[in-house]
Amino acid sequence: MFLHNVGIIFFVLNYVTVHCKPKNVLVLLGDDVGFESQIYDNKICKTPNLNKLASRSVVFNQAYTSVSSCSPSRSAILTGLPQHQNGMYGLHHSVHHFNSFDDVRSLPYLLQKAGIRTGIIGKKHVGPEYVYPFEFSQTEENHSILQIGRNITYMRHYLHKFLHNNDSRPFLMYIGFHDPHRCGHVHPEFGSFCEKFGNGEPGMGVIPDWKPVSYNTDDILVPYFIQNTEIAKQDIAAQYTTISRLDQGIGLMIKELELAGVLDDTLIIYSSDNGIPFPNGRTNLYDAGMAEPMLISSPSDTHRWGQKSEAMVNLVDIVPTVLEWFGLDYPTYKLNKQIVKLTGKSLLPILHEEPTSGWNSVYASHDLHEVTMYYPMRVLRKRQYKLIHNINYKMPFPIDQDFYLSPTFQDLLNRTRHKKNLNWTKSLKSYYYRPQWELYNIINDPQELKNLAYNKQFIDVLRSLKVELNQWQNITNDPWICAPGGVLEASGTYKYTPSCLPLDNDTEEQYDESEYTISVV
Ligand SMILES: [Ca+2]
Repeated sequence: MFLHNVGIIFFVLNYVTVHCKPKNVLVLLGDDVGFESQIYDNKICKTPNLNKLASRSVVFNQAYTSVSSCSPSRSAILTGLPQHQNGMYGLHHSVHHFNSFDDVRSLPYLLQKAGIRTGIIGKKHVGPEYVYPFEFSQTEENHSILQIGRNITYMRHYLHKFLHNNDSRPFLMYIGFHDPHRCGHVHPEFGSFCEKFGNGEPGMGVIPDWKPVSYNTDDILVPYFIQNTEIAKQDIAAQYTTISRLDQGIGLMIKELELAGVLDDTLIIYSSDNGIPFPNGRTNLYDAGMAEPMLISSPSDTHRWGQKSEAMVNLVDIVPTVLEWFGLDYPTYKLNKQIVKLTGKSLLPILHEEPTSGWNSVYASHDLHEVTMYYPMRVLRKRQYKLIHNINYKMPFPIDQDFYLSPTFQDLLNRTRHKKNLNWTKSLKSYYYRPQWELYNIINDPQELKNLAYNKQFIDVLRSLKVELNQWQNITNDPWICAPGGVLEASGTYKYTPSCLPLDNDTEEQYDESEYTISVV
């Protein structure tokens, strides 16, 4: 009897020790970072700290953003909802002034309600504050964005402060690096990627924890979607130098976790908000803008460390992943009169074992970047085919202020004006003017150059993808669901029979009612 009781007591103590450890989450988000790393077979751009994180992570080879624009993507990461559903249609700062809907239940809101400590250091770029409440908040709202987003020593100081305040609650810490975002149009004195900021040269200041890495333009390998010119190579070399600050920053932050004794209790998620700021990248939903790096390190599944996953995952999967990590359910509530359903799924099962089925499609949705840049697109990306719907295809694709002044875009403009060879797979005209539908066979045509949408051989493929895209637009309550061929009527006479009504506005193809269906959810 006595021995039996000892056994029970031992079991209870052991259970408490193993299962009541705080289980934390650290999100490390790069700003406009892509695949410039040996992890993704770039042999030039050195990222030793990311490599080290990869050795204790699952490396996702098929991760995609929900939208290739800063604030909309960050809102999708933090709400699990695409931008057209959470309301953050474009950039949050300055005149753009986009915000998520007041009733959105974001990750920091849900975690705070569940007694989990929440912190943010670096770039936030979403609002309003009451939708995205972080208990510990060191962002561009109370610091210079250059300091809190690019000065890795300054950022480390705040992480240290967060980790050493005698609070034993589990936590979510979200670190938004501003690197390697461009800065040429705001701070040209620091170089096109702020690659000189804090490098110790006269007038540039010093970031004690950063050892800048320089690159020779002769060594740069130009990605297929950028023109192969000397100016583009110089631009990429500057981006690589800034990536060395991001990489070393990531190493510093992980070291802080280790020193605080919580590394082995913490799920670490690394990714980027959108594609790199080059043609076809950021603000585009070609793969150059939509595909993202992603590493997830789970201390519970060390047997998967260093392995790769081919599951097609999306940044909207982060909310269900973190909720499951903390053992929380997503609440039942309505937004714009419709019950909100997460379309993302928890990635924790993938961290345990590579899935043998499912995970074969991702969606994306873009409306604006800057307030003037209205260019709505909806995308379904599968393993073989990709469908892009350019809703306002008759207007030119817009260019943002930051990218416009970049050496790479100026090079494209100057070469076009002077009728020089672009050394690019496109012309500016074809880049600006896109058809309503783009359909690519990604396996045969990974550069997305041969549009099959108007090839009769692919009519069934096109139809089937359109139906799937329409279903997702229904589930996510997409206000653009009838555009551009119709108008959505969902109140008054149409309250119980919401419908797309045809405009007869002469779009490129006949209005087909079966492709514009509204299902009452
Ligand atoms: Ca960004």
